[in-house]
Order: sequence, then structure tokens, then C-alpha cells
Amino acid sequence: MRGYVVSLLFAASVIATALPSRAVATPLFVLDTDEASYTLIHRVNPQTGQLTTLGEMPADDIMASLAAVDDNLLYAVSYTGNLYRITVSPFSFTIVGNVGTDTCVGLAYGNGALYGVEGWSGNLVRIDPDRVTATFIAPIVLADGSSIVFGGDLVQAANGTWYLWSNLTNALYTLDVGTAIATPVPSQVQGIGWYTGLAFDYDAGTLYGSAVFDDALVATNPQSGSPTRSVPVCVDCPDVHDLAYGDMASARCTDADRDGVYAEGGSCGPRDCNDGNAAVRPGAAEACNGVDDDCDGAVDDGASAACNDGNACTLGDTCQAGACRPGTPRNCGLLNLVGATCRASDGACCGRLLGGLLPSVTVCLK
Ligand SMILES: [Ca+2]
Ligand SMILES: [Ca+2]
Ligand SMILES: [Ca+2]
Ligand SMILES: [Ca+2]
Repeated sequence: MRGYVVSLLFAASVIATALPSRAVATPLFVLDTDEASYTLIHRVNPQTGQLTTLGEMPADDIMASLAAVDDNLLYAVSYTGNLYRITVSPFSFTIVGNVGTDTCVGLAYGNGALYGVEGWSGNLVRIDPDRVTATFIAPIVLADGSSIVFGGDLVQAANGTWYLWSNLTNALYTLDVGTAIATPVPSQVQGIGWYTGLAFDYDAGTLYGSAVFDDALVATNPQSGSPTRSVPVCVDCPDVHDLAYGDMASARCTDADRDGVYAEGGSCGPRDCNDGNAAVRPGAAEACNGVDDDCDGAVDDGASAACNDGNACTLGDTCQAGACRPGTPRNCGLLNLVGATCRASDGACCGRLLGGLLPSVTVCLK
């Protein structure tokens, strides 16, 4: 975080190049707050560096770190230990309680919980956002017991590996969140610089850091921690935006149509096979419409049971090629009626009584 003594070791030269584009992108969020300038949360486009402001946090309770449960649910922890639950769209927040941590400089969501890195003690804490409790795991140290935490952030990659950035060594580590033991990445390069945020693009498989002094989003080699590509962040692009603390969060699970089912499947739960249509999701009723409504891979399976062509004179309507087709016509000839026909509204057979006392009267029998 910027509040720490400025390290002169961060002066990494990173090359500003366009990042590869993808049709679907993991939402990446940036906490752009400090003591003086902004109190904002943005979404950042990793291809262009464009910051899209999502909303404003309170200026009188400085936010220290940010995590994303999904694309619409974020958590932030303030210097005072307040845990904020944030809805992205429409933007709103509420304080769910105080988790009593000392300045959580890093925060990320994974394994069903929030994990925080305390900036001063170097403790790793596990925060249950529903019960609003913090469990102190241990001080983050290397296998030899030496401390490395001085600012930084953590993130869980798609394969489950946790990464930690240290602003003491300016380098990348893997982190065992059960023991708080950090291990240098295999080809670790130290002295890269300060990253105040780490994020992971789960679609592209790319690790990102926010280089707060360069005001840049940096794609980072997870084997070495070295920058591979960098793009300046901007609000009024291409003017470079002066990033404040710049803690980051990335949403592994996305639910664009807000039907409660995530598009990714896997660790995000049942997969929404159409995340642009809330009527289509696992567990939805299968309608006869040429669409796999319940996401089981079969179109219109079992939809005939609900088929009704609107004509009560056809029985056992079936779903064929996405439409309810008439079933067997009701046979009114079995009744003793002359000129009997079936009435579509209720399926009754209507005709004249045969040999009755009132042969001119039409009757309907169901
Ligand atoms: Ca969905
Ligand atoms: Ca859906
Ligand atoms: Ca189906
Ligand atoms: Ca269907």
C-alpha cells in the first residue's frame, strides 16, 4: 500500500503492449481508495486498462482491501476492521460487522471463505463473511520461519494454488492457506516492485498485479513473478490514472442473468448453460421450445408431458421439433349423436340426439 515507506526496489521496466482479447472475461476489480484522493471501486479492462467506476465507498472509513465472491458480490475490509458487503449492480454496500483485524492489506475469496493478509502483523486470517468471524491462522512465513509480509495481496488461481505478493521482497510466492507457509515460486525473481493487488483471470488463466507506482496492470508469470505485459490504467483514456492503493479482486464465478446459477460450472456449482437468459438454468422446467431449458444437454426432453396445443379435442399432445403437436383427435362417433363434432374449447362432443324426443336439439357430452 502506498502508506508504507516507498521502496526503491520496484523499478521494474515493463513493456506496455495490448493484452490478448477474449470473448468472455473474468471481472477484475480495483479498489481505488486512499486517505486523500478517491474512495472508488472500478472494474478494469485488462486489455485496455480502462477503469469503469462502479461506485463510491465512504471517505471516513478508509478501505484497505477488496475481494470478489462473484461478479456481483464483493467484500472490502477497512483499516478499522469493518467488513463491507458490496453489491456491484446496482451499486450498494452495507457494513456486516467488524472482524477485528489489523489493517488487512490483502483480501481474496476462495475455498468458500475470505482470506486476509494483515499488513503489520503479517498474520493470515480466514474470515467467514456470513458469521462475521475472523480466525487467525498464523503469521505468514517462509519454511525457515522468516517473515516476508509487508503489504501485498493474495489470490487463488484456477488450479487452486494460492499466490502471495510480498512488498518486502517485491516477489511472488505460493501460499499454503492452511499453514500460512509461503514458498518462493520456482523461478522467483526478487525486486520486481510493489504490487498492491493481485488478481487472476480465470478465463484466460492470467495472473495480474497492480503496479501502484507505475499505475499499471501487469500480467505476471506465475513461475517467476516477472512481468510479461503491462497496460497503464486510465479513466479518461489514454491519460494515465493515478492509482491510489489499488488492491485488486477477481471474480471466479459470474452470473450475468442473475438467476443464481454461475456460467462457469466446476467449482462455481452447477453450470448455467445460458447465462444470458434467466429462464434457462439447471432445475428449470423443460418447456417445448427447441431449447434445453434445464441445462441437462437434451433439448425438450420430457417436454411432451406439459404439451397442450390449445385444442381440447386432441389428446396426448406431443412436443416435436420445438412445438406442441396435436395428439389423437377425440372420436365423437362413439356417442349416439347425429353429426357429432368435438368442441375445441372443452373437448365436448356436440350433436343432435338420435331418435330422441327432441331430435332438433343439439346437446354436448363430455
Ligand atoms: Ca446465470
Ligand atoms: Ca441462465
Ligand atoms: Ca433439457
Ligand atoms: Ca425445452
